[in-house]
Amino acid sequence: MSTEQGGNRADTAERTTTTGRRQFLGAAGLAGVVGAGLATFGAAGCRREPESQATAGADPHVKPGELDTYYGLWSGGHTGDLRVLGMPSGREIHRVPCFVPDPLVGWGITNESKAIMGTNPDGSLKYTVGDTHHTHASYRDGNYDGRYAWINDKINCRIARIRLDTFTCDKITELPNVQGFHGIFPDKADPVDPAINYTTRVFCGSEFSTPLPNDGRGMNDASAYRSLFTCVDAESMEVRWQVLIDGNCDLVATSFDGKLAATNQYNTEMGVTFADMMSAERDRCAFFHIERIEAAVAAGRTRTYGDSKVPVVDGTIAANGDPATALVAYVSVPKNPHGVNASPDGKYFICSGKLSPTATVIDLSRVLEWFGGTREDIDSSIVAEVEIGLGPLHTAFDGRGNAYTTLFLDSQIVKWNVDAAIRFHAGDQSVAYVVDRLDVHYQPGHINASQSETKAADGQWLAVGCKFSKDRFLPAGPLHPENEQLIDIRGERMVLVAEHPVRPEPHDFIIFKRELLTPKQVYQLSDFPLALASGEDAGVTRSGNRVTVKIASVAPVFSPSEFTVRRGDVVTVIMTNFDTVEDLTHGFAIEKYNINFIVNPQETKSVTFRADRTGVYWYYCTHFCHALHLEMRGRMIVEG
Ligand code: RUQ
Ligand code: CUA
Ligand code: CA
Repeated sequence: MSTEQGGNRADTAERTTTTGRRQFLGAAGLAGVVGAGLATFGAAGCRREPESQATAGADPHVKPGELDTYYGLWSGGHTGDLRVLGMPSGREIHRVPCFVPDPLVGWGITNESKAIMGTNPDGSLKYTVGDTHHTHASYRDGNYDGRYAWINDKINCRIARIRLDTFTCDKITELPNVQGFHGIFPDKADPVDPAINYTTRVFCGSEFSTPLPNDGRGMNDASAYRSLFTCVDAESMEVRWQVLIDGNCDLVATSFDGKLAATNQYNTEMGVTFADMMSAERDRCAFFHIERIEAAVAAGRTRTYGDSKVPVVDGTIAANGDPATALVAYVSVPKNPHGVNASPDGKYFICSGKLSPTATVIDLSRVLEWFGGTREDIDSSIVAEVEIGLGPLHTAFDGRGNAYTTLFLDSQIVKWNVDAAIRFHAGDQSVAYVVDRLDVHYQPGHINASQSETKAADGQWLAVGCKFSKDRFLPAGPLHPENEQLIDIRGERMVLVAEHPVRPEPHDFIIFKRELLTPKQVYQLSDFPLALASGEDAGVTRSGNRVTVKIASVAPVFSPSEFTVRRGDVVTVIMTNFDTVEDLTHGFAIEKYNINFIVNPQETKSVTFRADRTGVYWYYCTHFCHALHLEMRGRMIVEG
């Protein structure tokens, strides 16, 4: 692929391409373009000056001692956690473990975290790997309200909730009946009760179809495999309902009025092979009528699969032909779409073409007209289907009517005007809807702008996650980092202002004003049911072979600084950090017992293990807390 940095690809773009390649990319085309570096071309022509001639962008540098003006929440990818960044600096402030054990926090080690992650009957963790893709936060009045964020695990179909007052994961739910849980989006309001103008549901899309129930029957008949769209209660984190659909799910979007959720579908063929999944010229975007689905669930027009108690309604095409009763509407969009994003004005969902060089703009009021019986053809809710470039994936918004879409194959971001695209599609071919193009490095996937999918989209910053970094950083072996780039979008022209490498692969992210959050800086003892009442409470109690050791930590001492158990005892250590000073965290590790966790000021955690080896085992503080941090240790004596 090209490594030019001049930002002048539109100038090399006037090469002739065949209509076939311009319209759709087949499997060979996709592989060829990525691997061989074919020249790109610009759709609806827009020339761009080299970057050196563009105006300098805003300085993203945040001086030492100064704070960022935005929070960024990034999914961690393979590390199964949520990354917290300060923006625009891109400084990583925190990582919140969710799906994968983390030895700093003791995630997957402490009893509290194991209860959230889920265990086997023997107490071991049910899952130890994760693959997070998408993260979104709770809404109120069309903007983030700072309560929760959610993140998906594609491998084990889990959804995690992160409390944004403490930046900790407090619930994980495994979705039944599905595989390949990918897209996730909270609703923004209730479709019926206008007083509920905040998130109460989270919708989840699953990519892979399986036999239903998946219990060993019907495995050879792939044509009978099905996918489900899932609704999770935002507060209880219980699965409320699922919808049986035709095709699959990918990304998810929700409307600002709470009436509609949608998922783009790249496998309407319901194929199981690569070729099958790309055999149709068009796929779909499926729209869910939330009020009707909830009414059908309440009326008991449901079924269940296997051991799952979750009610499932029928959203298949065959059962949803009558708009007056339909739960789901299927809009035809070009081949293997990727991404569906809600414009901040509340009017449109935009699907990217992926294998088609187009963006499809769907007018939500028209979708509702179809459900209401006043629009005959659901496909006429498409108000634009315009060429924007090769391999379009995800779209962000600036609140000024412009969309920014990543072009994976072109290694570009295209800025285009939604209203202009609609006018062009309606027949005014003189309208230039592409405003600007910018080279990024390289192969961008997700993109998001500050406050993008909120009513407060502010058009300041645009971040893009580039899947390939190639030559941008010092080589460090065969695994290349990804490249996160930052773009100033205040002006007409996009200006690339910063980049940093990141461990693969973060996928998706949101960026919002720091005023929207007021996290706690210190816990209260009463936040934890097991908290020691005071230092006097520390000590050892025994009941049969079960021993409880209560430890108080105050820098730089553990009390007690030694305890004795017998080999074979089941030992529970409960530790409270009595320090009240902000940032004064202690760690607790026991040599040779595979135990490590931290306790923040006024926090309590516990761990349970079997003392199965006799001898002296030091426990010590793993978190630098005091000049005498190294002296902060004690002995566990295990008698035979
Ligand atoms: S998908 S790179 Cu997992 Cu978010 Cu589009
Ligand atoms: Cu306590 Cu280090
Ligand atoms: Ca397809």
